[in-house]
Amino acid sequence: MATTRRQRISRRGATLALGIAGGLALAGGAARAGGKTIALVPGIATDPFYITMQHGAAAEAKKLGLHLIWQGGSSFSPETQIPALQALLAKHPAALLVAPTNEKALINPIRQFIAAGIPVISVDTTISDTAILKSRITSNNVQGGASAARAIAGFAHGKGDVAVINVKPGISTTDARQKGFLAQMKHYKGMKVVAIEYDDDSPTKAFTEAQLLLLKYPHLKGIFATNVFSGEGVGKAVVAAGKKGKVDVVGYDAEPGEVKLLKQGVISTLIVQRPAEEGRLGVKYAYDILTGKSAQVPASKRLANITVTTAEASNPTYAKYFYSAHLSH
Ligand code: T6T
Repeated sequence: MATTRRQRISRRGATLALGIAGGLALAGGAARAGGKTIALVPGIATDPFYITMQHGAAAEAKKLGLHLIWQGGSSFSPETQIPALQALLAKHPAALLVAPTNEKALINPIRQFIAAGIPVISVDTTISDTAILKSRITSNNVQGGASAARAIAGFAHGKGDVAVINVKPGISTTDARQKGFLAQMKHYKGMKVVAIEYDDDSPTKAFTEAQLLLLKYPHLKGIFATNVFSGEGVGKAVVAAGKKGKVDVVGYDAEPGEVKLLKQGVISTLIVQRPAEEGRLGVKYAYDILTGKSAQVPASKRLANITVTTAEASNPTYAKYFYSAHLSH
């Protein structure tokens, strides 16, 4: 069921991405004469985290008179992201905002933009060669992982086994979340991290892995799911195993499926990021660079997360940070 929903979002995302690109082509003359064109390449085009980032970026681009191209791959991987970047390079945008899907594999493709005189800003994820970037904008991922550990330890009263379901190694954000989680877990002498699994950003795989973990560790106290699709898969597996309320699920992000599970009390806590603000800042920094104000662009900007529990899920103070599954026009 998760896969079907994802495919639906995927088709919608692809159509809208084309729509935006098409609009740009129609307005091409005006774009060249007036505002510059900048590009945003997400980690994956179908993920509500990046779709929400597009909202902030599109609004800021409109405000500043810039044209925004949104172009991403259909999976969170260098295999789909690198061709998307290469296609974009041929269009020579004035600046590039990119969420690199791997810390190392994206260095060379990004270097090609820089060699072509195009400034690059990383949003969300980054590359290990940070010196070549004009700026990098992300959340405080280590702190987010530590908050997740605190939430699970609270539920478990500092005792018992827990597991992590992560995306894949080599992603700056989710690696940092895991690091923060493991470091904080060390403070609870009665707790043990018994497994770390990788779901390749697939809710179906996260579901299966969580099911196997629940069978292998019948006394498991909690699972930390490090991003959108991990949270969705783990939450559904806990329900399917009849373990709601017995196994604590702490998730990351706040796409509609996760928010539903949060409201149902399957996920007890979500560590929510601010992707729209990341997109807004990315466009603003690009504009500053393009208008000779590079000096005011920070080399690194880290945004705080918002921790939301089931009891707070319907409170507008928190709900305003939840993500959207539809691109804005
Ligand atoms: O958690 C976000 C993002 O921060 C991470 O880098 C990759 O996964 C997400 O897009 C959510 O699916």
